[in-house]
Order: sequence, then C-alpha cells, then structure tokens
Amino acid sequence: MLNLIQNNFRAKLDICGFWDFKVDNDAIGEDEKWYDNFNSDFTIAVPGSWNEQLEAEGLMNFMGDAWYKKEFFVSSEYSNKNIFIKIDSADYHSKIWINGNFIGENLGGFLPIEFDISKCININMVNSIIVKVNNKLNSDTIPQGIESDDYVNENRIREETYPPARFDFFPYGGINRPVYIYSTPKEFIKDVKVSTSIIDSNTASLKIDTKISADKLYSVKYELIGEGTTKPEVAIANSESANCDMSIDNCRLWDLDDPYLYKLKIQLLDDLVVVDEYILNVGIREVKIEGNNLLLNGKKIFLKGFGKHEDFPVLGKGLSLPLIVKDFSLLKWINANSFRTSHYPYAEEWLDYADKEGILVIDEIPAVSLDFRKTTDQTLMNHKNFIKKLIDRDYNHPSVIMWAPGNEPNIVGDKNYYDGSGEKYWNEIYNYTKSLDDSRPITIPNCQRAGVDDPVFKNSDVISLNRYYGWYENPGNLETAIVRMETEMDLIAEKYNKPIIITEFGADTVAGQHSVSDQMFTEEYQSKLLELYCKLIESKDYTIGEHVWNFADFKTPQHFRRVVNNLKGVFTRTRDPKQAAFTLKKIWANTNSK
Ligand code: GCB
Repeated sequence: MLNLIQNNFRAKLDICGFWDFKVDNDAIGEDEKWYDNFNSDFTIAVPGSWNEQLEAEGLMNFMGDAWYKKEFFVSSEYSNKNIFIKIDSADYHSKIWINGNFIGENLGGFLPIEFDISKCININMVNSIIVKVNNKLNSDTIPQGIESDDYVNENRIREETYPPARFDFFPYGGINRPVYIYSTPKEFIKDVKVSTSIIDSNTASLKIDTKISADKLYSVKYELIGEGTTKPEVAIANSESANCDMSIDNCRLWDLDDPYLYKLKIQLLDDLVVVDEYILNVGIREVKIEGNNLLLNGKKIFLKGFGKHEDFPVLGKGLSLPLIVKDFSLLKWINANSFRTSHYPYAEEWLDYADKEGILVIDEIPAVSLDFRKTTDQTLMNHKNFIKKLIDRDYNHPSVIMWAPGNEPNIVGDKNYYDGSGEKYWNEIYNYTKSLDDSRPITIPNCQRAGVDDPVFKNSDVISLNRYYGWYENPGNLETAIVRMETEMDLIAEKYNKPIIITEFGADTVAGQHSVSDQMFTEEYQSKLLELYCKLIESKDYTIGEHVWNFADFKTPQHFRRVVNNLKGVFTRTRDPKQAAFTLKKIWANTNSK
C-alpha cells in the first residue's frame, strides 16, 4: 500500500478536524438509517479516541457503536480521476457511507482502510461522509475480546477488568488516525515493493515490483535519485505489473548513524507521456541472522530500547505528530536504538520518522494474548489477513527489521495449546509471514507463564522472552529474581540454539516514591532491577537485545492490580523521566553494542 503523496498527478484532501458524533447505545443506527443523516449529540476531534475527549459525557469505558459525520468539498481538481477514501485507522471495526451510499466495511483496527469512491463523489460540491465505528472484540477478532460472562464461565472473576479486555492496554475506540480523500489518474501506479540487497562493500541491488492499473501496455521508468552511480531503467508493464532490477555502484547504505534515504522516482509512461508519478523513500540495508548474531549491513548489532504504546492523555490512541517527535527525541537522549510496536501496528508516521532517524523497529500484529481455547478458523483467517495488510503497508520501511506476528499466546495455559494445536497454528502463521517476506526475521514474544516448551520458540528466527522475575514472580527479591532469570535464559538458549532478545522486563514505579532498601514501586527499585537485568543480558553471547517494558506509563482497563495506568514506564505518561531513565542512559552510552 502506498503512502499518500501530492504532485501533478495525485491530489490529497485531509478531512480531519471536528466531526459530528453520536453514540448508538442500542445499536439501532443502521435500522434507523443514520447513514443518511443523524442529529449529532456531540462534536469530536478526528484523529482521537472518544474515551477521554468525551469522558464527562460518559464515554470513558464505552464499548459499542458510535457514528461520525463530516462534510467536505471536492474541487474540480478531482474530475476525471480515480477518487479514494483512506482512513488510517478506525478502532476496531467500521462501516462507511458517502452521500448515503454504502462504500464498505472493515474488520480490525490499527491499519488503513481504503475504498474506491469515484462513483459516489460529487465534483465541485459539498459531499458527506458517515462512518460507524465499533470497538467491541470477540473470539474471532484480532485481538480477541472477552466478555464479563467469559470471566464467570472460566472461573476467573478476580481477573475481570472494566472495560473487559484480554490485554493490558486500554481498548480506546474511535477514528484514531487521519482520514483522507485522494485521487490518482485513471491509469495509475497502485503499489511498489522494493527489496534491497548488498552485493559487496560498494555495490547494492534493488528489486522493484510495481503493481499498476492500466487498460493497455504501458512502460514504467525507474530513476534512483541519490549518491552513487546508477542508470534509469525502463520496464514494459502488462496491465497489472512491471518488474525491474537496478544496481548501484558506490552506494550509501542506510545505517543507524547515517540513515540515508534515496528517492526512487517511478513514472508510468504512455509512449513518452508521463501519466502518473510516484516518489518513494528507499533505504538500502540488509538484515541477517547469522549464528546467534543480528547483523545490520554485515555488522553485529545489539538492540537497546523499549516496548512502547500509542497512548497519551486526552488523545488516547489518537495520532499526534508532536508526540512522535518528543518520543524519538527521548529515545535518542536515552541512547536507545530500537523499539517494538507492542502490541499492534502503529501509525505509519512512526515508521517514517524511524526511517529518517535511524531507529530500528520490531513491527507487531495485534494478536496479543490469543486464547487457544477460543481460537477458530475465522481467528486464523483474520490473523493472516492482518499480517498481509501489515506487510503490504510496511514492507518498504528500512527501519522495520523484524516482524512479530503475535505476542504472548495462551497465557491461560491449557492443553488446547500444547497438544499440537498451538504448534500447528504458529507454524502456519510463521510460514505465511515468510511467504510474504523472507528477508526479515520473525519473532513471537513468549510469556513467562507459557513456559520453555512454548511452540512459538520453534516458529521464531529470534527468540523473544517477556520476563518479570522481581515483579510478578519473586516480588521484591532481586537476588533470587536474577538467579532464576539466568537459569531460564541459559536453558532456553541451550534448548533452541537461537539468538535471544529480552523483549520485556520491568517494574511498576510511582514517580516520586523512594526508599533506601529494595521496595517495589520505588524509583530506586525499578532502576536497580533494570540495571541488574541489563548486566545479565549483556553478559550472554547468545543475546541480541534488551527492550525494557515500557517506554512510558500507559492507561489500562480498570483492575485492582493497576493504579489507573501500567506504571512500568521509564518515563511518566506525560514523558517526565523517572530515575531509571538516567540509569539506562548511562548503561546504553555505548549505543549499538553490548
Ligand atoms: C506482559 C504483556 C504486556 C503487559 C506486561 C505487564 O507480559 O506483554 O502487555 O503490559 O506484561 O506489565 O504486565
């Protein structure tokens, strides 16, 4: 999927701003034809989650249907073009109507939704869009949902959260990322996929697969703009695709200390006339696992950083560009070189920034805490669909170095997982992900409770461990915690003989709470726990990284275990440093190696 650009061939209209909003508590909107029009109850900002914006109106814990409406003017610039709508994400399910016409439906949040709306747009006139968004999840969806009844039936009443959720982050609802109307020419470049490889220290090659939509034979011209020597190539396209290989001498690689981006200019030509043009940022780099090492451009690299969340007061999961700038500047300040998009794909703007700043990303699917007593064929299908959509969107980002098609499956632990079904499931997910991209390693973070026989280990190129010795286990006892951590790491390393990254370790910490002895929730305890873990992890030659849980405090569903937020952040929810931030900054001073 191509990011939107504007040029002489393509226009883009941002329709973010204030939208009319109505809550549909009884799910009667469709029967009452609210898609034609409705009287709004409130005005709401897009992008942004409804929960905190309209907290005073009772929406903090709302799970259900809500309706959005907006009018927008489409100018004559759009005549004789294909016209599309793109919603970068509506969480979790959405249905769209334009001028009363049903356009389409999308199941699953966190990734863009796109439909051709050429036939129902009125040019030179005001048009209206109505979107119904629903944030309820169930056993078939990714992520899976849970209902209060399920807790009762499963005898887990004390674990029930409000709103009910199967995961430890707040189920924010709404149109959380921008909405655009955009145009392309009638014959156009639909998609471009660029694979890069390094031939020797000087030379690299690009393999470019282009999808087009055309009614006759066109040609496609490729020009790489940037350092080194390369010549433009022209490929003859059929009505659907064109392929091209390019080589570059004296090329400048994309690397952490020099995240150099080329511009690839792609033109669709009718004879010699350019009918469409797209420009894509390309970073030339190679990621490899060799033995127990992670190599970036042939050099060993050790990942230092965090599991993060898209989460901020008032915004909820709404996109905020200033927050992206702030978070990257803090990542740089603390000497981190990477993060994981736990537990879902982040807005593509995060990856654009990572490409520019030279920060590495483990890109994750929202298959978080899958419950294998509840997974159905539909769950697997939705899961695969997510992987396909993620790779379609993110394949071209040099910052993305690993796919995580899940996190912590089966934390409830039962035989429907270890009887071979878990292995079959993850095998299928692993092979499917590889079939879409065999250039990036795959990892599925394992939950402490799922144990050392978790089938995700077999189905990962890199083993990822989420471990909470010193917190959920051996609380307050750091000495025992570290001994148990080392024993388990060594056991897993020996059993699977694969590189290991510790993708989660941490301690909830109340900023301003202090103590001279090891006391949970104090800044000193978090700082000491992280320091001991880093020392241990860095002492092992089979480890390739350490990601602290979490970059910042984040909001969770209500439960007696959490004081409003998960407090394992090294920064507070509003990004003030806790003591541990200064500790990590020192430990990570030698940024890219152990
Ligand atoms: C985990 C989960 C993460 C939680 C974290 C915690 O293992 O992957 O989503 O937030 O533990 O703090 O309990």
